[in-house]
Amino acid sequence: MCRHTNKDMPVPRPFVAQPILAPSFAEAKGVASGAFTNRPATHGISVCTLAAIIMLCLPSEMAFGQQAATEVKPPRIVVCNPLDVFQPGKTKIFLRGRSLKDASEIQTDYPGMSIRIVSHAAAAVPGRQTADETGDEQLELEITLPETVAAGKANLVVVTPAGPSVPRALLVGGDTNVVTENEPNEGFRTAQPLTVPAIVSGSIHADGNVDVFALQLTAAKTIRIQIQAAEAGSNLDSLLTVYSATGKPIAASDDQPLTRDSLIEQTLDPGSYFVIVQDANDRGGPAHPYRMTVTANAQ
Ligand SMILES: [Ca+2]
Ligand SMILES: [Ca+2]
Repeated sequence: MCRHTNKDMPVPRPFVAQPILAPSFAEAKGVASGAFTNRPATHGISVCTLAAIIMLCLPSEMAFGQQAATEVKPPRIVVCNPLDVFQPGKTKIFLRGRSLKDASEIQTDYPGMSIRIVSHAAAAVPGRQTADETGDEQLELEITLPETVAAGKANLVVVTPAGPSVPRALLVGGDTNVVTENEPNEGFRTAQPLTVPAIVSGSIHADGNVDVFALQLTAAKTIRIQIQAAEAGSNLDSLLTVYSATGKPIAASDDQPLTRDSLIEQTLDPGSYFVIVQDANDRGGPAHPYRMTVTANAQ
């Protein structure tokens, strides 16, 4: 049984998925063999111990005989949130990652797209997650899309004085209507209506978050529901489930052979159904966006 906070009809889970380098003691020995070699170690302290004490008292860079170098790491993008942009004109998104603060520009290969860096900020790392997997910095970006938006992906590259990042895909546009997931939609009674075909830009925004969508079919159809998350860098390990109007699980998908993203293809009779998106490990946060594409073919 999964955790969720909604107090109405509970959403059941269909199954349980689941040395300091010895400070160059060569130098210490050098000191010992020079300044101290003629002194017997008979003063209650050995030559090596005295050398070690001297080493500890010196500024580290002097002790190690080298200038402390400031490590400059190249930028790394973890994920875009939301995972997609779809409207012509300007859209604000967040780009999470590490070593982003000196970003001078964002490059992309998407024709006609322009990107402006609005701001940079430190980003909190949710509990049970690490900075490496979730990112601890974020850039707010203003994306401008041309009037005609072709469905596809935009590869984004952050450029800093340390160099460019590895590209990260931002999903662009869609072949059908794109809607934004609206909270609260964590229970059957607060399910967000879905008109098929549709693309939903959503997010499992916190641990235990469950997104419930209501689907109404007036004729028998084969429904195809696809989650795109891990493939675009999201930390979401999606778990997708279709329930009947009475809360009976009809179909479920966790991983596919080559991805953690879920896919369901199911023939359904006319009626009311619920489609539920959640994380297989009940995790969530700002690095857990997803896109869900729902299409239907008449029988
Ligand atoms: Ca949500
Ligand atoms: Ca999964």
